[in-house]
Amino acid sequence: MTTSNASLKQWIDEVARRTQPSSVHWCTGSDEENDALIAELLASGGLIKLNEHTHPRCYLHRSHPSDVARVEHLTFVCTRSKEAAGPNNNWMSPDEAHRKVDALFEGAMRGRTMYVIPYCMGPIDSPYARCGVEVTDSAYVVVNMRLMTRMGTPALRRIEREDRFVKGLHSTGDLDPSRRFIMHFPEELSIKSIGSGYGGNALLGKKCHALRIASWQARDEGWLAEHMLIMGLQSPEGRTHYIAAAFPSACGKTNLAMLVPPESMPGWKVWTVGEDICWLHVGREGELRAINPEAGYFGVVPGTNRKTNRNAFDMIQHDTIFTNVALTADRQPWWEGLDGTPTVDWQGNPYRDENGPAAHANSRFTVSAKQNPSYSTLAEAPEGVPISAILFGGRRREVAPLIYETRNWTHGVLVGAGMASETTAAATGQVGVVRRDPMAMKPFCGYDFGAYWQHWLSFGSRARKLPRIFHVNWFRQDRNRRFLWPGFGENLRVLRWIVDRCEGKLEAQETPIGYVPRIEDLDLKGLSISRESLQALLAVDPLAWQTEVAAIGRYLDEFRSTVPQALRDELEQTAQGLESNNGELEQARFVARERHRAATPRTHT
Ligand code: GTP
Ligand code: SPV
Ligand code: MN
Repeated sequence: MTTSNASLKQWIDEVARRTQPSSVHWCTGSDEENDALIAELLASGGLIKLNEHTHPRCYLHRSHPSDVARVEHLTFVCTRSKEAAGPNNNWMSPDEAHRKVDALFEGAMRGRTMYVIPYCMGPIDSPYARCGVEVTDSAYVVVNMRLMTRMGTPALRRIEREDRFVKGLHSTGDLDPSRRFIMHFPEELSIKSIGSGYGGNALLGKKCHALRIASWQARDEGWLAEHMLIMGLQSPEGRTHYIAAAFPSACGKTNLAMLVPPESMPGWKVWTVGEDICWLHVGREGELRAINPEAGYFGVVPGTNRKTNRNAFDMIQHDTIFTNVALTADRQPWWEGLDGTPTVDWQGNPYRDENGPAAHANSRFTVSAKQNPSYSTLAEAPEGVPISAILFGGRRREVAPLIYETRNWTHGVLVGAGMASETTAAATGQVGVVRRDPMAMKPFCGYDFGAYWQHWLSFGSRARKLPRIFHVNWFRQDRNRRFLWPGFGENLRVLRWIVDRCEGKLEAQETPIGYVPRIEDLDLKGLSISRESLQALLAVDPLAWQTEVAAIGRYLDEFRSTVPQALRDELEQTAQGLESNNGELEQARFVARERHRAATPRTHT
């Protein structure tokens, strides 16, 4: 097969000349093609067959132990001006970046097959969808891209019609981290990735295209490309509200998007539109409409079980590719949070518990969205779904309450810009460190954050029906490091409050950081949680928030020349609110001083 599109053909020829593959395979996306690739991967050891009785058509892939997550320090945005990429990105000039990686691509596919994967991000008939072509020497990437995107002949036809697509070049290379680079050229609509076969580094349709390149295009064209889930929330009366939520990597998007309502909330239903990426456009009525550019899920495995998320658990019992999980004696996949006993760890060694977790903390499943029991009937709708509320949230042991609503759009954008979260195993580096992760886009925004926040603010006048903006935190802990909130299905209780607020049904308590629920307005039927826990979850500690506001101010300063004044003004308003809450603040200071005095040992008399 080949193509009628001259620029695509020319690019493929050029890449083949440079990388020297032994053959070129144009992917059609057919079942036969997929079966042949799986057979090849089984023969080469790239995939291991799992127990066919318990997990039909499921496979395990073990990645190289040094290649288990995204690598933010090796990810670059290569724009002509450094300022365009902003302090939030690693930058390299396009000339230098091309020179550097082209040298690595020289002969990189010798003795290998080069796969050409035409794909479409978004429903194939959607005006909001965008196409790309990934060239790769990894059959594992092909079988994953087939689950994650609309891949093959229909996408190629659309590319030939539109004559516009993102060019993504990928080679697994030699997996040496010193020769690993994930390069983005937004001005050329192209990506070059070498030296990793893992997830977000290698499945170029996902983070590289649908977020980094797409966010750049979205700014030029007046839309938004976001690291958000999209879910429908249907009330017992039958009304459905759609919500988009931005949480950083491994902070709960997949789980919230597939939520199973608690038994004590009969009649409520949750529908998944997307669980990682969301493209937002202004619709005809001035509303924000969302599509999910993806067709499958590359989800976190550990913690997934029948209790935490029955939908996800059921979904991955068949036709699923697992990456870096452990095995039981009868070759079932295993991970922390499941019953049963692992015998082989994620690296293929006999499992001994003194060696730490059996499954890698960032082990993942790849599965078609069609297998999701809560898959929305509107998930494939070309026009997307209208968004009633946007949620920002992170993993915060302290400070951020369970839920608060922002004052207005501008304040909502500030809250998104000031988001912070504890780092997770989704990227290499230290885990559990609080860092700023604006809109959950720190690793994914393809341009300067100051300009990005300005773009967000512009929707204040672009869209006539703006969603309300909320902040949530499922991860508050008590002094013994136990989660105060049960999370998972019980999060529906918080979503219900959000929907009621969107419908104008409830009053709320005004605080300097926004609106917090009155405890009596939360639907807590059938939930056993103490009043003290609830109070702790909803508390706005003025001292902690003064520190937080100061930290956000310092963070905004890093974008000195581009940060919108409106965000500084909004932050100042929050600061003044905290200050004028004087009585409370004075009392908090007094309590803190007393506590400090009591805790300080008196060694010098
Ligand atoms: P990416 O795919 O990396 O973007 O992550 P994600 O945001 O989709 O995160 P995911 O839903 O996969 O959750 C990551 C981890 O957080 C899993 O181990 C979950 O079990 C855990 N988790 C999710 N929701 C909750 C919750 O409400 N409470 C608690 N305590 N843990 C949760
Ligand atoms: C994330 O890290 O946010 C993911 C997984 O969703 S990856 O595709 O590896 O980026
Ligand atoms: Mn993600």
